[in-house]
Amino acid sequence: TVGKPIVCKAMVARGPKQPLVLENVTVDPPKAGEVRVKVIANALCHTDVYTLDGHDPEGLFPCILGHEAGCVVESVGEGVLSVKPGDHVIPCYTPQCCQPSCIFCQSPKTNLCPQIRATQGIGVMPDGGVRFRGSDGKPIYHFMGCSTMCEYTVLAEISCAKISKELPLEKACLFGCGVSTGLGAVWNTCGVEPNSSVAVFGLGAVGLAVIQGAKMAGASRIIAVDINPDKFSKAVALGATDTVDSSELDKPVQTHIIEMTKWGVDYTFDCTGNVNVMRAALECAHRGWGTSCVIGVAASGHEISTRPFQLVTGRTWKGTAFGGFKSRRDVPILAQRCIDGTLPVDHFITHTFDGVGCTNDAIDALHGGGCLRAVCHH
Ligand code: NAD
Ligand code: AHE
Ligand code: ZN
Repeated sequence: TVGKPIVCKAMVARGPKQPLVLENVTVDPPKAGEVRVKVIANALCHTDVYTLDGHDPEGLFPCILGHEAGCVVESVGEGVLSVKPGDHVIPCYTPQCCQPSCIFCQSPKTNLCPQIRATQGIGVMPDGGVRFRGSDGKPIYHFMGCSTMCEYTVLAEISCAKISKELPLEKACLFGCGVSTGLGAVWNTCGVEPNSSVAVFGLGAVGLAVIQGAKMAGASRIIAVDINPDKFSKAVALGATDTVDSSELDKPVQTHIIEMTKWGVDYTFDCTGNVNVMRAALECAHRGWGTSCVIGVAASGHEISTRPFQLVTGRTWKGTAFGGFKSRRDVPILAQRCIDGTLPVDHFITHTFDGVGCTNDAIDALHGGGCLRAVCHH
C-alpha cells in the first residue's frame, strides 16, 4: 500500500446534527512531513459530539471527526524521521514542532504550538489540501488534525506522539485527549499543591481525570459537582471527598460551595462547557488566591461573565488546552506511567464496540449519561 491510496471504511459527518454515515473513503498517501496511520482504537470525546451537533464555530462538513485514538504507522512521507512504519502513535491535536524558531515550543509556559493551527482550523493539511475523498470523488475535510473515525488517517509528523508498544492501543487512545487534559489541568496549568482544596464541575472523563490528578497531587478536599447523581460513585472511588448535586440546590452552587468551605476553594475546574457553570466555578474560588480553570468548550456565541470584583478580590481565571502537556514530549511519559501501573486508566473505559461502523452507537452511549469513554476497536 505504500505510496498508493487506500480505500477503507470511515464514519463521515455529512452535516450538523445528522448521524454519521459509514462510507468507503480513499485515503491518499502521506506527503512530505506527513504520516499515514492505521487507526486501531478510537474513543469518543464530548468535543466530537459538540462539533457534530453544530456548536463548533470551526466545524466544517463533510468531515471525518475523531481525535482520541491509538494508531500504528502504515507509511511515512518524505523527510519524516521521528516515526517509522510499525511504530505506535497517539495523534495529538495540539502538535509540537520543537523548532528552535518556535517561541511557543521553546517556552516552558505553554504547549500551544501554532505551526499548523491555521490549516487545522479550516479542515485541511498544512499544504492546504485534504487526503480524504468520498466514493463520489469529492473531498472530505479533516478535523482537529486527527480525523480518527476512519480505518486510516493522515497526520502531520509533528502531531504524532510515539509511545511504547507495551501499552494496548485500546487504552493508549485515552491519552489523546480527555484523560491527559484533566490530569494536565491539575498538574501543569494550575500546579495544585498538597493539602489544597479542589472543586470539579462535570464528572465526565475530563472531570474524573481532574479528580484523579488532584488526588495524586495530594489535594486534601475534592468537591465533585454534577447534575447527574449517577456520576458520584466513581468520583468518590477516585478521591472525591464531597459530592454536590447542583440540580437539587435551592441556591446558586457557588453560594453552596462557599458555605461548605467558608472562603471558597483553592482550585476549581469547569469540565462542562456551560458558561454559567464557568461563572459559578470562578465565583467559588477562594478569596485572595483561588484559581479557576476553564476546560470545557462552550458553544459558538456563548460568552463568560462575572463581576470584575471577583478578580479584584484575588481570584484568577485561566484555561487549558490539552492540559498544558507538550504533546510529543509528554504523551509517551503518560503512557509509560500507565504501563508501570502508577497511572491506571481502565476505569474510564465504560463501553467498547467493534468496528468503525459502531461509532454512532458510541455517540448514543455518551448521550446515555452512564458513559465515560466509549472505545471503538476498528
Ligand atoms: P462529558 O459529556 O462526558 O461530561 C460532562 C459532564 O458534565 C457530565 O457528567 C454532565 O452530567 C455534567 N454536566 C452537564 N451540565 C452540568 C452542570 N450544569 N453542572 C454540573 N455538571 C454538569 O464530557 P467530557 O468528554 O468529559 O468533556 C468535558 C468538557 O471538556 C467538554 O466541554 C469537552 O468539549 C471539553 N474538553 C476540553 C478539552 C481541552 O483541552 N480544553 C479537552 C477535552 C474535552
Ligand atoms: N474550535 C472551537 C474551540 C474548540 C476547542 O476549544 N478545543 C480545545 C480542545 S477540545 C478537545 O476535546 C482546544 O484545545 N482548543 C485549542 C485549539 O487550538 O484548538 C472554537 O471555538 O473555534
Ligand atoms: Zn477531546
